Amino acid sequence: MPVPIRGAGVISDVNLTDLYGTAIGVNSITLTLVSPKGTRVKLFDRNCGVTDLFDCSFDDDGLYTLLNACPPIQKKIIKPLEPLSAFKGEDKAGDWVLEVVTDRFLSGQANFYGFKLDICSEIKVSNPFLLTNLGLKMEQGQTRGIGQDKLESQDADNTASELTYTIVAVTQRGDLYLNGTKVDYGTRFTQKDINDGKLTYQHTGGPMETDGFLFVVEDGTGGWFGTDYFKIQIGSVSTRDEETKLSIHLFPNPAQSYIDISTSQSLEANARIRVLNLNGTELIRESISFSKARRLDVSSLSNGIYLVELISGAQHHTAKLVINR
Ligand SMILES: [Ca+2]
Ligand SMILES: [Ca+2]
Repeated sequence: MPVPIRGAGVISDVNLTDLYGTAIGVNSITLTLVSPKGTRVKLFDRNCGVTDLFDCSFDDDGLYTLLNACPPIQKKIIKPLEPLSAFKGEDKAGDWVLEVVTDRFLSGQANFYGFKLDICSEIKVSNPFLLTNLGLKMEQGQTRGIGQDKLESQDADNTASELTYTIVAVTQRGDLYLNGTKVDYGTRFTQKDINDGKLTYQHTGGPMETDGFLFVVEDGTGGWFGTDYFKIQIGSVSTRDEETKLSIHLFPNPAQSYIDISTSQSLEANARIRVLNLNGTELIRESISFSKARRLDVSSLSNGIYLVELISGAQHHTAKLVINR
């Protein structure tokens, strides 16, 4: 009975469950699970007496052993004859086979109707990384492309069309366009879109200012990196306001019901904190004026990854928040 398993992964645990079969008697049956690599684990070897039914599971953590599991029915979870941990560390991909061998004392037919394999494996996530984030320098009122030379993420195991950017904070002094359509919170595009020249910025504000947008990049298979800011400089802007860089610290993180937010510097009067999901949807917004620390109630958030964005004057900072209860 071969079971093809797709997708690579390093095995941490294997259980064979919901085995159902008939044989007169089960004490003529030998069951061996064989991994794609050829490792053999004997689960059952002519144990028990002359009973006629298998309706059980095999798991190293089972409550029963083959000494007290007989007859192997009533969905008992049984420690196999040899440990399934022998498969640990192997790759799960390929054909798994349950070998059923009967001996000459079997007095009728043996019929096996099915079983399931529970395989726990660790998927290796290779995260995308930001290779280039040069920003844009331009004059008032110009429209400029944001190409691969200015903004590029790469990933060891994903292509440019698999790397997806999500806009979590939009530009304020002009508009970002994707293929002619205005970009908003939550707009998604790929690195390939950037490489193909589809991303442009049109400035509509004053002569000397900075603008930018905040984004996250995901690879679609669990890999991502936190937010980054693409900075757009209009005219010759003084860099004075960047001398002291704003940063925030969240504790605890992962959090359950609240987080304490502290910042690296005093905040401007209109400073605010926003909590966004990875689609850029704002879930919490609070002002945090004149104070360097603040406790924020996050009990309304369900388990997952969020972005906490602090905006103070012209400065932005974002941190990743994990809710895990
Ligand atoms: Ca197990
Ligand atoms: Ca990846």
